[in-house]
Amino acid sequence: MKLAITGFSNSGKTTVFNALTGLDLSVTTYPTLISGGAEKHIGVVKVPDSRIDKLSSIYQPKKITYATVEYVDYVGVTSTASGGDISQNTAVFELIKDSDAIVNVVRAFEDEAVLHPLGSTDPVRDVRSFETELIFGDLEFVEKRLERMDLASKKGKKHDVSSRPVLFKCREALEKEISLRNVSFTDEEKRIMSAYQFLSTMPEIIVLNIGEEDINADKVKKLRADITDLFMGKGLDSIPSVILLCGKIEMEIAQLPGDEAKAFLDDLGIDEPAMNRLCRVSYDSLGLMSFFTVGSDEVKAWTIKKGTEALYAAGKIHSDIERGFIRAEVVGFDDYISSDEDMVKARGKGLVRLEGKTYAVKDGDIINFKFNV
Ligand SMILES: Nc1nc2c(ncn2[C@@H]2O[C@H](COP(=O)(O)OP(=O)(O)OP(=O)(O)O)[C@@H](O)[C@H]2O)c(=O)[nH]1
Ligand SMILES: [Mg+2]
Repeated sequence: MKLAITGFSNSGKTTVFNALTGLDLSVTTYPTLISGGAEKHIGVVKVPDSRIDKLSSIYQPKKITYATVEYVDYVGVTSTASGGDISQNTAVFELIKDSDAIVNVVRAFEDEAVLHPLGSTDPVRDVRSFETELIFGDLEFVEKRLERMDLASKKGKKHDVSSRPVLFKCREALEKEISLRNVSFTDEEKRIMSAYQFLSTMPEIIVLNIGEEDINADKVKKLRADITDLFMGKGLDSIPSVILLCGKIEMEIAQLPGDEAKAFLDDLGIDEPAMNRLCRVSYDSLGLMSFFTVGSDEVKAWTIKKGTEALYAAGKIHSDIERGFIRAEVVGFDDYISSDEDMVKARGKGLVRLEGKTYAVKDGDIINFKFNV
């Protein structure tokens, strides 16, 4: 599962990427340009999960495996309305289409030394402008598709026209600068559209990159409300989550040893690194959840889509377990903990259930698959 870190140039994308990964890519006060040969950077990040920490402290396993999410850092989107480089946007859009969700880093910090591609710090405007760029990207795509269909029919070639009405509907909205997340589509239309990976329907997390002086300030709380308002009441399937953080500080924290990081956070009045939250929200916005397997060899979080059935979950571990599936022995994490962290007690209380192939696995289930091959 891959998330594209995007946003306008100089919004703090690489800073946030460094904070997430603990890496130290260079950050610059001038925009990184694709024409300058910028490369993509990929980082695999553990999803912090206190349940895994707890289970590991109980089982003392040889190996501990957290769920992971992959982030990609690249150049920023440019504002085509202010004469930006369209080929740069095309490259970013390709990355987005190849990802499962967008992390849109929006600049909310003031710093005269750092050039703002749109001239001034204005996060609400930037969220809107970013959405507009996505809309332009989708519009171009739709127009090309329709042109190709027209050309094919002029040449008398056989071609599939079933998506035409949906593409017209999309074009009509996009031309009015309405993003596709704000248009209601029938299930059949959605099915057709799913082949296209529209930019303006991608799951999105908005990261408001605030200045170090604004941590816990009222004005940024207001900002978050203003940004959420932009998406409210528009019949959306999902409203982007908005996360407030200070990229610069987060990057410093990520580079400190654990105990020093804790003291630093306490000093600033921050409960936990915002990166933990970002990571969890990323995971969630991808529609993912975890079930656990436990033992003295390994405590492990397994990543599955919400609603996945037990048989498929078994297959995640090994195809043999799926093939020879007999049943799943399941106990919820909380039930296990409240039974004094004791499987025998949990079983005695009837909290360990035997489930069949079609059981919909729940987040936090501890599962022991019984199988026979
Ligand atoms: N004061 C302040 N400066 C920040 C913060 N986050 C990033 N910066 C600075 O902003 C500049 C740009 O940061 P980058 O992380 O390189 O931004 P970017 O979005 O990756 O930029 P491009 O890749 O060039 O588009 C750097 O000088 C950072 O130090 C922040 O939270 N506060
Ligand atoms: Mg960068």
